[in-house]
Amino acid sequence: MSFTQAPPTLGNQFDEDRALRSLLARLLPADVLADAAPSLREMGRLSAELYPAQLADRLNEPTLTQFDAWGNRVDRIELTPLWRTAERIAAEHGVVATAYERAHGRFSRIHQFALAYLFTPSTDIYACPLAMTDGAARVLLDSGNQPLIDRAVAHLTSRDPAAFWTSGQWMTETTGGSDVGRTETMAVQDDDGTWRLHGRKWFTSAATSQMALTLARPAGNPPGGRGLALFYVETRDDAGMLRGIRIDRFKDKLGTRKLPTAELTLDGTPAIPVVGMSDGVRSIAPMLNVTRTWNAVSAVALMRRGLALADDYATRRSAFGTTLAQQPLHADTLAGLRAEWMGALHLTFRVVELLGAHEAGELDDGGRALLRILTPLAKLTTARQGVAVASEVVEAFGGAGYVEDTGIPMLLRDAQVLSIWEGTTNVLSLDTLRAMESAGGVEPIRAEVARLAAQVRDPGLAAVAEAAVRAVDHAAVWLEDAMRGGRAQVEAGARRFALTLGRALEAALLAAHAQWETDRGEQDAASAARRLVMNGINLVHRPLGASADALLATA
Ligand code: MFK
Repeated sequence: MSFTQAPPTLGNQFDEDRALRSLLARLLPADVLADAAPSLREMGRLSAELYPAQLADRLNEPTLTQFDAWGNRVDRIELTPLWRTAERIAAEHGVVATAYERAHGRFSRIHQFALAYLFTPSTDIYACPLAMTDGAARVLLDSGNQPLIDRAVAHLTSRDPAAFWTSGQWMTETTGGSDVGRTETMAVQDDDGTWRLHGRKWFTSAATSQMALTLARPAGNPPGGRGLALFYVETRDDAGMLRGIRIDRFKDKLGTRKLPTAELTLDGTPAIPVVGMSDGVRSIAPMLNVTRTWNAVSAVALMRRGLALADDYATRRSAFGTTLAQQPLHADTLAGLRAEWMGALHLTFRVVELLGAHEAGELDDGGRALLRILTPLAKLTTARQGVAVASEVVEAFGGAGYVEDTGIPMLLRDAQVLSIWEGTTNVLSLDTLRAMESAGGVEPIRAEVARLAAQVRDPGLAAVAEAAVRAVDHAAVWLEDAMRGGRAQVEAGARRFALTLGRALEAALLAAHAQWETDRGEQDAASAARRLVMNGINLVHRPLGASADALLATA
């Protein structure tokens, strides 16, 4: 018999995730954790159970039938079997609803996003429609538009699969996905007062949603983002027919192949203004902030899945006389990846913690400023880490990682979208700068890192916290220096600046958490904290002027 490899396997993804359980033990009061744990353990079980089903579903893709046998336009979409299962599980287990039921006040967001984190890796990016659904519920509730709240929010937050709706978020047009102010879709009012949309939406994820929030320019409004208004659309009538919408084709994408991402023509689509008749970008911003948080959670979740598989495989695969896990260089490589994942986990759940407090009305001005800055920072930092880790995970399996029917390549393809949709790394780096302009500059981050550093006493961890403080100081000095050079200089360095802040925050959060663990006789996060600093947190390599060097020396 010739030798064959044992494939990697997964156990309960909650029980096996020491980092998640440790983080939740610090973030949640004991009674909340005790109440939430059974649902998390159940989702961890389902996540492991769905993994073989996900592999079996690998070659299925959604289909679009535009015409029936008699030539009638029907635009029918068939989803893949796993997606249909995922929709039911998401509703029944409250992967959106938990945040809105608020059974645990400000801690409900932590519970919900922990569920999402466990749900995501085995469900083929069904997180996408859930993210938009969550964002739509947030926008509608914030809008104060009571008829729309009454009409839709109960569906968006339902636990009953028969009543559950998902929402689309139709923003991207042929003019581009980033510069949304150039949106060409027009909104025209009928004599009977009905608004109708005319235009082309170029990249609409999850085209099966029952409703969508979208932007259009009411006739007569000025160009730019301020001239857009936010509209609510119900996609199908009572007979199940699309309402003035044609699905032109599906996108042929690198990854996220299970998502029915479509090009749509809006041809008189009835729509309802959500809030006012202008400033649509500002009105939809809460949705973006929610979906960007989902994006960060998804990045962490995909990293965790890749590492769970690679760690398991390393204990089975033997080469050069021992298992990969016993090979020092392989173990060191995985340790480096583990640090990236754990840093991302802590940064993401810091945003989640703040979001939950904000929604419960428990954040002061400083907390709101920090949340506004950390949301794009977490999205852009974790997405880049997600792509890098997924690439290394492929390599950790050697040739097997490059072979489609192991399921490993899908991780890399799916991770790649995370740095593109919901704002690319560059767009979000600029958004971070814009957020800082209105929310106190670098100060909220400096204060956060100082707060975390003050919690650290262990000398090894203090060195990590010190590195984080110095990286933020360096970034702040770079910003002052670059601002003297003008806007173009600031923008050119914005990505290195933002990634430095994101990574420094991750290191500081890990150090503070490691101190909390150390005080309880645990040691999981400490090595990850040190390793993240070794991986590099300061990306502002640009040499500084003499004045800046002097400033740094005294910092
Ligand atoms: C798996 C998890 C994720 C799944 C999601 C999958 C869904 C996939 C579908 C999509 O990809 S949908 C498309 C996603 N598109 C984007 O994320 C757009 C990226 N581009 C940007 O974010 C641009 O920066 C932006 C469109 C916002 C720029 O447009 P404008 O018209 O130049 O906006 P401007 O003037 O910067 O901001 C207008 C207002 O909104 C300002 O407020 P004021 O009117 O009071 O001055 C801004 O402060 C406010 N604003 C903008 N971004 C904000 C925000 N407020 C709060 N938070 C934000 N993030």
